[in-house]
Amino acid sequence: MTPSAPVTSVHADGVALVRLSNPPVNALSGAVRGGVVDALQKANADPAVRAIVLTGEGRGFSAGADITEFGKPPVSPSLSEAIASVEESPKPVVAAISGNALGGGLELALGCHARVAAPDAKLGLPEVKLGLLPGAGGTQRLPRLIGAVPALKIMVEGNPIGAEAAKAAGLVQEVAADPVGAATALALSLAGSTPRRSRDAANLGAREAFEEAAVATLKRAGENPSAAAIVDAVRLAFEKPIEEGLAAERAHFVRLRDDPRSKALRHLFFAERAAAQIPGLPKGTKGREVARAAVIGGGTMGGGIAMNFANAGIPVTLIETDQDALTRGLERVAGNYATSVKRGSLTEAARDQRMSLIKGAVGLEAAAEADVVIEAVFEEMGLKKEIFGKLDGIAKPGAVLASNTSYLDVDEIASATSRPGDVLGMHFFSPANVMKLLEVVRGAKTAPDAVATAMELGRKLAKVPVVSGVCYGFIGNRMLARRTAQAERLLLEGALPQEVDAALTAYGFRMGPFQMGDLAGLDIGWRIRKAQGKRAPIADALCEAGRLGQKTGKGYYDYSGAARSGVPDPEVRALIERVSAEQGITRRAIGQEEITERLLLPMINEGARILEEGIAARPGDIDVVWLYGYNWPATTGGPMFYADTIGLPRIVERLERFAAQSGDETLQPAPLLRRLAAEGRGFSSLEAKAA
Ligand code: 3H9
Repeated sequence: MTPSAPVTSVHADGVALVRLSNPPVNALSGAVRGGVVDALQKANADPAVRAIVLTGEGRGFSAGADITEFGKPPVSPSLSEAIASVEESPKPVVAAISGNALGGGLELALGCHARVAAPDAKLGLPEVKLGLLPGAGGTQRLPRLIGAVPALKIMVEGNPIGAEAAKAAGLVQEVAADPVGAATALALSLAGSTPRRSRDAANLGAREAFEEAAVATLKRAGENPSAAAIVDAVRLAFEKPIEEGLAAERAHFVRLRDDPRSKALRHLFFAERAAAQIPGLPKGTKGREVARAAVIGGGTMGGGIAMNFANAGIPVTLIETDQDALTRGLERVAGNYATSVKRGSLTEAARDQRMSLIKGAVGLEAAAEADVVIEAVFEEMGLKKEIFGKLDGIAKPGAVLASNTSYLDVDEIASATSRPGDVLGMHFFSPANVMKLLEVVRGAKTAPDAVATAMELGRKLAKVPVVSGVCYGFIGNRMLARRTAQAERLLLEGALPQEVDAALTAYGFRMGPFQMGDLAGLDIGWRIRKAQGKRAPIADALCEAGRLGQKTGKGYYDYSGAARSGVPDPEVRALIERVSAEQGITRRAIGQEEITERLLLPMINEGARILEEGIAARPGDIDVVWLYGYNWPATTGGPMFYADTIGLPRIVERLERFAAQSGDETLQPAPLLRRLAAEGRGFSSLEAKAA
């Protein structure tokens, strides 16, 4: 028997307890499925067995199908076959669910004749989040059990429900602190009777109500192919016998599983988890305890960071240099919470509780008690070094000292202290209380347990932390700079802001670079360029004309009209044409495909350099950065995954052409990109090496 096969024990009362045992999450791999079929056969053949309880060992019932098996040659028995063996068991099978019963895990429980859940149980069909639909009977059995409308909601939203909600919906018969005990009693009470199967269409509910919900669902789902497939499969529950519904569900599942969008989403699922592994950390390294935090700087960023701590229940002190700035900072935080209360996403009590965790203070001395201090002041090296120098004398020993710098050299900041091992970057993304990415910047001297602290803390703050090495702009902003440079070049050569933005929104981004620039404020980049002695002729000319973006009512677009979104402005067109002429450039029409490639391929190229230099440990880390920090469309999997889907030789050829056209040597393909392309490999071939 393979180690991951379920373990069966037969008890004196005649109940066979079958425990799924495939750590960490009891994914339903081939061995587990085979083991379930085997266990059911044996239990049914054993005259001492009267009824069967199916449960999960360890962290929960089961997180569903083993996603790593998708796309590999099928292993028999299929999950549907394993579930059929449960459903067709002549002796009653009751599921005892604690922890997660997700996807195929819940589908397995639906094949059982009854279900009992622990109070902590989470039951759901999250396949939609992987670009799939439940493919082992969920679309047929769940509607038949709890009604088509509630089943549709569970499948299309993909969020699990708790035990009590599951009981109210009729998904489980009982909620019990000892689910195995309660399931055993229930199983024995069913022994001898014909087991009830979730095949009956009587509970589906009214067809009209379903059709109404289907229309609303499809409207909300837009182009999400999973939602349409789920609606179609549930509709069949009304129209056809379950066998036909199951066959149609299977066909949808296979089609979606092989769709590049689902492959991209599955890649991101694993990339996000891999990013949690910190490369090169001594085994067993644990983070330091963080009971209290301090944030230096009460601006938009600092306030947002403080909110993250309060939201996670960690007391935090927001520190400013004077009372006025502090009051403004605290008011901004209170304003953000007030908006959430108004929207209904936060109760007043929760708001009060969170606000009570945020203390304001004037002067760095207030950082003395904190286990982690995050500096979020103006992006200027001199100021940061001054603060870290002072913090060195104030912070308690062992406190982690973090800078929220977006670009600057963390090693230089650390050099201002006598404890560089405690110093690192914790780069939050704006708005810090919303965006999920956290770049943890590991300096040359950062201690392993300091990195581990920042990573663990990031997860506590509900962020997705990714480790980056030290370089200008780290992973995300360093790549973004390539896109920004190309966007400006495209305007000089002949494109207009709305054409450039349209190319990226057509690709799937929510906003293009100029819309994003207008939203963030064009003066930020202007100031950085000035500090570096660099120029971007069009962006600079806009700033010089006082067009700083949405906050001044004008930027690349005009925001002065009634519409909240900006509209193209003839003045901007004239300005761009004038600057092109001044640069001696003959403008030409640039098609959408070229625009998209000019924006995305140089980023991929920079990603290759970032990998080569070891700034990012894995291509997937870069993809996670772009997904959670810059809203890269998940269905293309992030820049490096996308690169593999286009093919690296084509990217090399295009970059060479762009470099030749423009004379811009930074567009030459990175050595790693060239090498992989020549060897017929993709970036994904580097993942295994990094793991
Ligand atoms: C499905 O069921 C299709 C069927 O309808 C039809 C089939 C025919 N497979 O997230 P964690 C790994 S589709 C393989 O860090 P947590 C994960 O990669 C599936 N591996 O833990 C990680 O590995 P590592 C529908 C899986 O406590 C480790 O387990 N189900 C799977 O933060 C720990 O995971 C889902 O979409 C899997 N299904 O969260 C649920 N699940 O340690 C997907 C996890 O090497 N899973 N792993 O990095 C989850 O949402 C979370 O893992 C869960 C636990 C909430 C369960």
